[in-house]
Amino acid sequence: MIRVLVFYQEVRKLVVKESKLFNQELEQFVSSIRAGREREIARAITLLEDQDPLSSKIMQLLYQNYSKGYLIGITGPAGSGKSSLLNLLVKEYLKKTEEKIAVIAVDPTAQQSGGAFLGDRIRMKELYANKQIFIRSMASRESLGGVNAAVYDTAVILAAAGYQKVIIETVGVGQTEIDIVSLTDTTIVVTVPETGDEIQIYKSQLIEIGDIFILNKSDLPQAAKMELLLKSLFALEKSDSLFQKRSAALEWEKPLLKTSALNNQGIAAVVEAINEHFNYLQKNNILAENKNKQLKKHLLNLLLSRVTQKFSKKFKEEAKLEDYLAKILVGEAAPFQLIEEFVDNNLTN
Ligand SMILES: Nc1nc2c(ncn2[C@@H]2O[C@H](COP(=O)(O)OP(=O)(O)OP(=O)(O)O)[C@@H](O)[C@H]2O)c(=O)[nH]1
Ligand SMILES: [Mg+2]
Repeated sequence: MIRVLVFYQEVRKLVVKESKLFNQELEQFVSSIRAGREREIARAITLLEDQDPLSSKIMQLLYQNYSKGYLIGITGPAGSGKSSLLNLLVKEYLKKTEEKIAVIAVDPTAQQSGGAFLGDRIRMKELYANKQIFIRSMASRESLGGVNAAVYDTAVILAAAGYQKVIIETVGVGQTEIDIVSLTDTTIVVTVPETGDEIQIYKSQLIEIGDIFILNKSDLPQAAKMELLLKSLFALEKSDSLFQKRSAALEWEKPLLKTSALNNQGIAAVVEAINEHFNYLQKNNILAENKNKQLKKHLLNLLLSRVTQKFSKKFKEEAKLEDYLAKILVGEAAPFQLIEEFVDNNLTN
């Protein structure tokens, strides 16, 4: 009876495994990705998100001598018009190029079918049907580095599938967004002439990490004021960087572009600025350098994500938090010491 059960379980495993790859062998499945078949691409991303063991096998094949696509990050406060801009940007590209373009929208708010994404779906309806374009939303993970790692692996899948440009939209101006855009080659920061934003932007490091700045919603009356403010912030950053002794040849003048996604204005200039930045990166050999840098960063993100996942799980399950609190309060141990002990005790298992 037990033998039959084991046999049944083995067969079931095989069937599940096969159906995950649409009844294809691993190599065949990866070939389908390389051939640009959307069904297989989408499945590979899902397996990745689920941290399915099959995903490692797929990624092992895809990473071998992988060539990196050109990664563009677009970030900025919620509701600043990133998706509206992206929609127009992609349409502008479609007029000019046969290149395949992929969009990854990192959505912190919801599951796959969440609200904001639903809005994007409606807005990007025409693009979804277009074979030249691949659009995918990814829920951001709880764990540190988790979403970044998934985004980079996804970009590698998409590059293997022939998407020369991969645009990553992230919402917000927090650390996660900054980490994600630091995995890209060109970073676009979208700002808007609305109250509160100026403080957010000033505080965040976005002014430092952005390559191209967009002042969207320039149709709004406060736009001129915001433009002045941004220009003065740029001037500040420039005078700071004088002290960093960057090579003059490598200096990139960060453009500030005014757009109105609402009125379809200023989009061609954004495309032009992206092209210019791409040329700048290529001319200075930065794209090639980025490949190594990004892969190292990716490994670090994976490490962070795995360690956080494993330790938090163990900590919640095993640590006697009440004991810890008591020890701290009676002066028996400092918090740092308790955590250090916990980590040391759990490093090997
Ligand atoms: N007035 C004005 N409104 C705009 C402009 N661009 C976008 N909007 C509006 O701003 C709202 C948010 O636009 P989205 O494109 O969804 O912004 P987003 O940055 O992608 O939003 P999240 O992904 O939710 O952070 C929508 O109601 C748009 O119609 C613009 O140039 N001018
Ligand atoms: Mg959006």
